[in-house]
Amino acid sequence: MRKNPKYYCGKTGKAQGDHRGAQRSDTRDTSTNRHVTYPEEACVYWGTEKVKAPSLLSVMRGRCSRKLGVLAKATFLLWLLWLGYLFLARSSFSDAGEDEEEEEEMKARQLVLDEIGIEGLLSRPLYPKPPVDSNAPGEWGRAAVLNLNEEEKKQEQDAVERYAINTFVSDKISLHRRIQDNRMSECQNKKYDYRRLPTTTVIIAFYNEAWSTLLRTIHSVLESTPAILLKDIILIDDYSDRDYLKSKLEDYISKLRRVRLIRTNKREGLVRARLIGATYATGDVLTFLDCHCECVPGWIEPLLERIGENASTVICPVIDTIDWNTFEFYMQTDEPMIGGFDWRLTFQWHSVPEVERKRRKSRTDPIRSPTMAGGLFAVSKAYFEYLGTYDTGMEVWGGENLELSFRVWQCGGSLEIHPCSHVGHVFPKKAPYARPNFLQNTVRAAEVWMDSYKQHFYKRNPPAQKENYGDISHRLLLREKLKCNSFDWYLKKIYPELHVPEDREGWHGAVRSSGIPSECLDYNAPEHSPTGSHLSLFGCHGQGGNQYFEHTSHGEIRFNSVTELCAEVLEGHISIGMKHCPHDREDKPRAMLWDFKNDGSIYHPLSDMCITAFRTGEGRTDVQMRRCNPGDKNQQWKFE
Ligand SMILES: [Mn+2]
Repeated sequence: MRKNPKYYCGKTGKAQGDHRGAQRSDTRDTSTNRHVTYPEEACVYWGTEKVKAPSLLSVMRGRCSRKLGVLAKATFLLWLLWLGYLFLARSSFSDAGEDEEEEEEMKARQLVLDEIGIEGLLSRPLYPKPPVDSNAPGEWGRAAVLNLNEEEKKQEQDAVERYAINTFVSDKISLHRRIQDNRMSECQNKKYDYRRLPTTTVIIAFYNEAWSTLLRTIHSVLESTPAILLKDIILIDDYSDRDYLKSKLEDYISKLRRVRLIRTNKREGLVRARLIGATYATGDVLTFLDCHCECVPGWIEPLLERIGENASTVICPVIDTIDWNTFEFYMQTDEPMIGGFDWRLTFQWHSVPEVERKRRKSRTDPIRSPTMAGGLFAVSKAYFEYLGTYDTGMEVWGGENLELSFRVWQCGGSLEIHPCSHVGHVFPKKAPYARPNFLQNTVRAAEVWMDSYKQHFYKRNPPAQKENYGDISHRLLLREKLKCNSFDWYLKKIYPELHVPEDREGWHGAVRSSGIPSECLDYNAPEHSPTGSHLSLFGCHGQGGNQYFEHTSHGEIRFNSVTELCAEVLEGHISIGMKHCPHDREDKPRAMLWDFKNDGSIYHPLSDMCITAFRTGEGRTDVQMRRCNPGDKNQQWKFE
């Protein structure tokens, strides 16, 4: 019973049997499935040593309030039971009203059936969007431009400071705004067999999220997901402490159909919070979303259709960018990027390789991706469980996306991005909260899945070697049980584009200057592009990363963080640029060829010059290409 987190407080809402008329026999979209959150906190304990773990059913019906405790006073219990009875009576009454509303709705639907056809009817969301006001700020995904006075500007600044997202602007935009559908026409015109698609539960975990971004996410799902496909939305509050996320949120949520709120009673982190949500899911497919997203119409159908075709597919939407400041929605209309990683094990985006482009028959086919960004994806609930859900030894967030990516591919599944499914995500100005366990999580992923290739990671990320990553025996057992492929197989079959470092003895690491021994070669990429900057000198820090280079047997000087870059000197230049390396199989341009000589000099045959350390007029250290001068200490270098 310890596969899930220890215990938590859950607002589980009504017990399963409470909602009358939920199991109607006609169509799925008419089931009310309403879940009310109780004002009395119902805390669910789960698998602690102290408290006997309840069965899932009793958890679902659970009223075992933590406040009550085991030795709560009997009078208080009776009083609470009475209160519970009153609430049941009241909600039954309101349900009766709702049934009438539903009947009205059914009649109205019957009337429009002839007009829009059965397909149009089946694709209807649970809630329609309110009438559009095209002049409203941010409508249709446009940038919201506000004229602010000094006081408002101050508030805006405070909001950005607090949330790393301009929530002042977000608050001014409708929670129901529309997003212009600029997807490929093939995607827009695609027809789906709604009655055959699997259903889904949308799981959204959050921690201290801003009000309007969270609520806009929820409304966006409710208003752009066909009701017949959406079983429920499960919100997991991962122990937020902001006031508006308490009773105000409960009240708001209680008025929405098919939305449930669960609260953890300590900070669990994204991984375990999501898993708590998954245990309550009733849909065939789990769709994980971040808590500041907006769905584009037609977002869910391609994901569910793909999982219906192949249940071992983990599939991601195209993640569009919502500007953190203006809330402009940038739809990626050309070919989407796919996921990869560098050898520090940081996630990286890159373009679709030629092989994959040729494999696909149409541009609306899903695209295979070596890794996923992690925030947004759909997976069959049964397959997710078979695959071992998440590594619950992972804290907060970060690294879990690579772990799941490796696991899916190595254990026989497939990870894909569907070009017809688009969801916008607000990328904050900076990470809103620290993730101290990022490295620890990544080490767990490396230890379980990467076999001897983990050495390349440890070399480029030396602090990782010191991480205490805890017990991974269960994950290793899982790998054995599922008879998963090796990391070598993964690199060759799934990610052949990734350059595997040669790491020849003595030819990789930091490159220290003999002339200015405190300094090492360093590459600091410009902010928005990996290339465009020059090789420079910086105090040796021994932390790998931007001071880690590899001299390959082909004669390149490679920098393998973010993306594979090769040192290059163009004709007539004395600076050393960093450019994208040619593919391993391609010829190397002469401008990228280097010779590390026995005397410690780094010689560039094309220019007939050597890398030279020097001090500028202001005393700053730097490097440039100069005529080779045997015995010049400033031209001598050592890998370490
Ligand atoms: Mn996010």
